[in-house]
Amino acid sequence: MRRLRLGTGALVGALATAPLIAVMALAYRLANLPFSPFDFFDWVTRVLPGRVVTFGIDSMIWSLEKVGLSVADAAKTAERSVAVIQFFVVGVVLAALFFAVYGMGASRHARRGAVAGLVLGVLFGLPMAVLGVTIGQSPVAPAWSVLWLAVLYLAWGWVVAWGFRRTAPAVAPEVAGTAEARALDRRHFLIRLGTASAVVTVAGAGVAELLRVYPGEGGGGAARGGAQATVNGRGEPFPNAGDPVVPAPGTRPEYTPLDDFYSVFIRTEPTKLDGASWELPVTGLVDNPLRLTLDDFKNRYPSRDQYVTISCISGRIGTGLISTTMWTGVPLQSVLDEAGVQPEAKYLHIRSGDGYYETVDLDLVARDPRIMLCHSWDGKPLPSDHGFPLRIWIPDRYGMKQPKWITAIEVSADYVPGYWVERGWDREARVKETSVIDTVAVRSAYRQGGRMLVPVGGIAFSGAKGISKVEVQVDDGPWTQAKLRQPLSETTWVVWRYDWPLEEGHHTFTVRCADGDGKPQIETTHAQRPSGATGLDHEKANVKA
Ligand SMILES: Nc1nc2c(c(=O)[nH]1)N[C@H]1C(S)=C(S)[C@@H](COP(=O)(O)O)O[C@H]1N2
Ligand SMILES: [Mo]
Repeated sequence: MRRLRLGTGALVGALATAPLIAVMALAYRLANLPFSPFDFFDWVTRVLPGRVVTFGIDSMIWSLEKVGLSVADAAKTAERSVAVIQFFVVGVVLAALFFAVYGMGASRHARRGAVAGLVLGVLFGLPMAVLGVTIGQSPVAPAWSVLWLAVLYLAWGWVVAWGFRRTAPAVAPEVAGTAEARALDRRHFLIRLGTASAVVTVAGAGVAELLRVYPGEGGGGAARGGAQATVNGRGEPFPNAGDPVVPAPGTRPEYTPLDDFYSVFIRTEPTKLDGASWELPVTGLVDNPLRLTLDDFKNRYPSRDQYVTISCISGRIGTGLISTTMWTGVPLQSVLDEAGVQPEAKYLHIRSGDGYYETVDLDLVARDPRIMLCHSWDGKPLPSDHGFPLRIWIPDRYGMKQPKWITAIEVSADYVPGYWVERGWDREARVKETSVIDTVAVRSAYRQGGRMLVPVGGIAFSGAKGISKVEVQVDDGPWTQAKLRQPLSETTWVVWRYDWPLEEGHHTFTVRCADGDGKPQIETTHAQRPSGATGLDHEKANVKA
């Protein structure tokens, strides 16, 4: 009997929770109302120990790669699916427990079933509403969000209790008749509930899906093989415009279209801050605490443009989690000079709108005047996925050291590990030399001096250390030097090209580089954690004349 109740409870729970999710998703897309599965997931990933989260991310990336999906494109989608499934399971389990627990005393309370259902709705909905208005990012006034969630969760609880009354005939006085008739009635009820649930779920989720727009959420992979721009967003020609080394066909764009810029953030959705009301407090060990507006950053300080490549420490060899654009901002040192940093200060604690945080060494800021607080990309305000209104750029460090959506800077004497450092990643996170083959352009083979040549090409990057050499090896042959295109700046990747004398058959191409000081790329394979992946990129090609 108990097992039957649990099973029916789970079924009714599933039939009630699926439309709940769909309706919430629809309101989320239509009116920015809270979407509990994401809020709940963001909360869970924040309170779980770092090791568990890292394990979860690794397993997800592993499974994505097993099924052949591009990690850059699919990771957030997978994360969002996990969030929805997790929430669904909670709803199903709660309903099953309700059936089991309430079933025990139900003969006494059967008439109060509806009330019990509303209590169940509060049990589920109250924590979700709290998460929705605290860590959730809905711009809707909390009162409206809570009201909306109250309606949904109470309805959900009511449906579960109704399902209980209609499927537990032994204790349901309104259902009379023989056992057989009751079983038939129960089946009919479940079929009708199932149909209604399916209709609401499909309609809600379908419309929500139609409304879905993901601005700027292209993975790095999508950038491969696209057209090469000739001017930046301000219409200025690139500094290497006249370089005779033309990228091999199929090389990723040297200047990443913003829509294709890789995007990494800890929450299920990017954080949205309001630029008009945003202010940055600069506090702590300073003589003049500051509160700076976006206007201050655009007009009151010296402005710097810099072509920058940024990459993610959790990218594998050949990753798409790396992109390039023009960054504009204010030297961090100018802001600190105005604030008047006190002598005992050693670190900056940066906090972000999504709960992210990082610590920056003041010695590093003093040594590298290029470090900047950046408000524009490609001549336009930062896209919201990429940190609007303000993010920091620190040359030669992986992305994890560079908070987006900055909301506070505190000058301090104490070291505090940053968000990912606390979760086991490298404290310094200096960029490792890396080189990637984007293309073996067999179809663009051309004849020159009596032989066929195949353009082979890609990128090499070593943070701010520059690239002095790229070499390509075919099968077990000798390492041959590739041509290097002049980079957009000393802090971007370098596009390389090698025109390979065609030989028919199956071949493996391998690439390696050396940084600006001639230090060779580390060839030993090492996984991303804790300090960034090392090892060589290979590309196989089947070549026919
Ligand atoms: N506030 C905030 N800043 C952040 C992150 C984040 O999750 N939140 N992720 C970091 C990581 S791990 C990377 S790789 C870069 C990615 O920047 P992008 O999404 O603009 O490419 O942002 C960094 N800054
Ligand atoms: Mo990252």
